[in-house]
Order: sequence, then structure tokens, then C-alpha cells
Amino acid sequence: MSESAFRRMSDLPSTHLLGGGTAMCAGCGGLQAVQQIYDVLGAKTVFVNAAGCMTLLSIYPFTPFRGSFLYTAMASAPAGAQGVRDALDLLLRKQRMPAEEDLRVVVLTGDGAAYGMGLSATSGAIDRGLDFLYVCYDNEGYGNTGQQTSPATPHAARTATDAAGYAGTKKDLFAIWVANRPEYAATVIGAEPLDLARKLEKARDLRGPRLVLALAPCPTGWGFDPRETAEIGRLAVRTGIWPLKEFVDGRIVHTRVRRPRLAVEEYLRPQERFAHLFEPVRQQAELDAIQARVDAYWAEVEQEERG
Ligand SMILES: Cc1ncc(C[n+]2csc(CCOP(=O)(O)OP(=O)(O)O)c2C)c(N)n1
Ligand code: SF4
Ligand SMILES: [Mg+2]
Repeated sequence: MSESAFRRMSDLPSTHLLGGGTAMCAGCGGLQAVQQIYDVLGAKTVFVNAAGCMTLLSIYPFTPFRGSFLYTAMASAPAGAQGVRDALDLLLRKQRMPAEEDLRVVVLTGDGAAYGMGLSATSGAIDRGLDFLYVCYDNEGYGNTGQQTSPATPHAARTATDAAGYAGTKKDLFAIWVANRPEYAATVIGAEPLDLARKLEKARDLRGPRLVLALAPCPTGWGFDPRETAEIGRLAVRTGIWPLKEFVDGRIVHTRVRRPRLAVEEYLRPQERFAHLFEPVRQQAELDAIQARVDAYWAEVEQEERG
């Protein structure tokens, strides 16, 4: 891996961290993933960002990024990426910029934009074969505005808009991307850094539409101690709630398969957003239904693996 393009937060003066007055939360799992992703991508990157928590990383003139950062409207980041890519291609074609100064175009958004508001612009960008990487940090809600329900919110999670728990189920963004036949798509998590780095290196070196979808444990929105971010992330993988996989060369491969899997309860119990499933009365039927959905997913995977 090349020299870190994103300096360790602890190396930076606090003004760089706070974006001129607005702070990010301690233990942010999205930031953990984005830092690792930037380590692989390097400074020759333009981030095209839609409003969300990561926007706070770049409030002029303070930023930990060494490359470029463009802020767009929430639904428009992939369209912004098209404009940036076109401008770079024009400069290259007219020989007004040497090839070695070319930049990678990376969309960086939360789940609210990736699963919802920006999905139409994403679909158009994939259809046009845009050469871009879409990085989504998925904290399963509209985090920046107080954790309202988003299309990525998991079933039964309490949010600012679903006080009794979300009745719907989490949308499958990975499957939506795969249905669009992109060049590459992968799920990652900051708590599995080697798996993340390997996938990012692959995504970095391919061309065309690519997705990297990072589950982003969010102490503030999910309700757990910021010291537990990595452990919550590991539990998401060990319970099978967050399958680590990639779509490459036309097929899906699971990159970390845990056998035996832990019960999903191990992941749910430490999070305040699921506390009503355990107290004052244990919601056994709801817990069984969540477990059954995860088991059904993995049963299908195992059946496919057996051929
Ligand atoms: C069209 C539009 N609607 C609403 C907002 C207000 N807004 C700013 S950030 C945000 C939350 C975005 O959620 P997500 O994409 O999941 O990112 P997160 O905040 O969780 O990092 C919202 C609703 C906006 N900027 N633009
Ligand atoms: S609300 Fe969640 S995703 Fe946003 S900065 Fe805080 S911990 Fe990170
Ligand atoms: Mg979000």
C-alpha cells in the first residue's frame, strides 16, 4: 500500500478534525472505513460527495483530504462525477493535462443518497458506463440530520422517525448494483481491514462503474459505546448479518464465510436501537424472524456453492 493519503486523525491539529467548528462523532465506523479506503486510493482522487456526515470532513479551508472534494446536492453525486470525468477526459484529449495528472473519480455518500435519493442518478451513470467508483458508507439512516429511517434501515431498528422500530426491511443495494452488471461491486467493513484493502485495490485498478459498500457502525445513531465500533463491526460479519462479498467477472463470491455463525442476537443486543427486542419483554417471535432471514440467506449461498 502506498504512503497514507489521509493522515491519521491523531496526527492532525484539532482544527482539521473539526472542520472549522463542526465535529464528527468519536468511534465513527464510517470514518474508520473511509480512512482505510483513502489509504488505498491515494491523493490523486476527486471525491464527489452528497450531503451527509462525511461532508463535515471538508468544510473550507479545513480538510484532512490531500486530493479534491466536490460537494453536490444529495441526489446528484453520480451526475457530478460524470461532469468531473468529462472535464478530465477533455483536458487529456486536448493535451492540456499530462496523463500522469489524471484523477480517480469517486462518489462518496451515505446510504440515504446511495439507496434512495441518488439511485436514479446512479442508475443513469451505470447505464452510461461512467468510469467511477461509488463508495457508500452505510450507517443505516439519515445520520447527519438525527438518524431518521432511510431505505437502508434494518427491520425493527428504532430511529428518530420509527420510535417503535422500523416495520420495513433493509433494501439490498448490492443486488441492485449487480442487476445493473457493473464492472465491480463489493461489501466491506472497517473492522475487516485486510478484506477491505484487497477489494479496494481491485476496485481501484478496474475501469467503469464500481461499487464499494461499507457497513458503518454508528455509535450515535445505533446507540453503543464508541469504544465498541470494531467489535460491533466484527459481530455484523460473524453473525452473518453483513455478508462480505464481491461481484467480479460476472459472479458473486463471498470473501469471509463464518462457520459456525454466531446468533444474530449477539449483534443486536449491544445496540440501543434494538433494546426493545429484549426489554421489558423479550420479543422472541421478532428475534426468530430476524434469525430466520439471515439463515435463509446463507442457506441459499451454501446451496449455490454446492452447485
Ligand atoms: C434534497 C435534500 N434533502 C434533505 C437534505 C438534508 N440532509 C442533509 S444530510 C442528510 C442525511 C443524509 O443521509 P445519508 O445519505 O445516509 O448520510 P449520513 O448523514 O447518514 O452520513 C439529509 C437528509 C438535503 N441536504 N438535501
Ligand atoms: S452520526 Fe454516525 S455516521 Fe455520522 S459522524 Fe456520527 S458516528 Fe459517524
Ligand atoms: Mg446514513
